Amino acid sequence: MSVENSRELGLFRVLRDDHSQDPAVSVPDAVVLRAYREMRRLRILDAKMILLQRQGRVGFYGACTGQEAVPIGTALALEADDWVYPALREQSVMLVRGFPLTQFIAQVFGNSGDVQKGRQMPSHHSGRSVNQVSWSSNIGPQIMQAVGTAWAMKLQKKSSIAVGFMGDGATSQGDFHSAMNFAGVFKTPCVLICQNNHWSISVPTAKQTASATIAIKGLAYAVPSCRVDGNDLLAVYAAVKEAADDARAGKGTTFIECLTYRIGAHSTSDDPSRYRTDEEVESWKRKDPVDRLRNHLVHRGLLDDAKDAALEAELTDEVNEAVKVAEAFPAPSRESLFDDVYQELPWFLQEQKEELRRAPPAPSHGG
Ligand SMILES: Cc1ncc(C[n+]2csc(CCOP(=O)(O)OP(=O)(O)O)c2C)c(N)n1
Repeated sequence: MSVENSRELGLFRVLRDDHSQDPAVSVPDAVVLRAYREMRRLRILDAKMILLQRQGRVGFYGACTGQEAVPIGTALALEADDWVYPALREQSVMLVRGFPLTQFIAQVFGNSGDVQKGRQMPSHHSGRSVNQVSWSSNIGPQIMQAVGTAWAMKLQKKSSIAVGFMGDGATSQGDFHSAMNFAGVFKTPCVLICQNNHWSISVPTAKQTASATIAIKGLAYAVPSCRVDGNDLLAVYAAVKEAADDARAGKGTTFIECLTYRIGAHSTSDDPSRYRTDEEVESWKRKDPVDRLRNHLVHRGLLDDAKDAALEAELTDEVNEAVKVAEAFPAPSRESLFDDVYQELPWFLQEQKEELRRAPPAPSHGG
């Protein structure tokens, strides 16, 4: 194999430009159809949440538009007992793994419908029911947490694995290198996935690293690594499935660089027109992962325009209805701030909780 075709420097693709696929890779119809449904729903959800933020109904949102194939393809390749440590753009993994959409949206509102009781920043979801752990907003720590959890799985002789996500910017953090070193030495059952979306807010990848690719960094740590077309759902699914199988078979961690692009802003607090060109964005829109999968499904005889329009209408209704339900939850009770920290509340906190219960209601906004 030539260096250019090596797993770390080449680009693993399954979908072809004529919408057919590499026959060497087989992904069942049910998986591609489910993936398409999830990607479409995520795109509708992200657009809706950005609108809500612009209307002042939620405070912040981090969309994954243009990068949907990575979280959705990964989620479909995992088992129910596996653990997931997302960064900002992979919250949707938990939706695919059965977390209710209304509770997911309630997290962004931060109200009593949110399993985190409104204590985390919006777009920092977690769900005990689906083994997904909130990222901390700091860039990097979740990579070590994923490797640590995988190590625990190994020590406990469990068959479950851990998955840790990061952006390209996170690979410049010390946590990435500590995690990779640990993963290489202890052969932890883990899959580490970097979404190289070419920008860390306004810093381009070229200023992030002088390495030829991000995947090649894995070689130094003896962590098998590969570079995948992150806008190709079939490639992401196949690569993650193989890496997860390897982890379960005792072969340790795989590091996967997924090449993709953030079509929208870094978050609702960002204006990308200040640092990148329209031409660049347009060139990536032509490689849109949802469009590519749609074209493939049509090519495969699994989708036509009428079915696609019906799906769009169904998913739009589902998202709008879930927003309506999620927004209607009241704020978390003030007393709930004493929950979840101690198994038994110490006496002085009991007293404070009682005092708070007797106190007059907090003034409303502007009151
Ligand atoms: C330790 C740390 N430094 C800086 C920041 C501010 N910050 C928030 S997101 C971000 C860029 C992250 O880029 P990347 O890892 O490529 O992920 P992306 O947002 O592109 O998905 C930065 C620098 C932070 N949250 N934590």
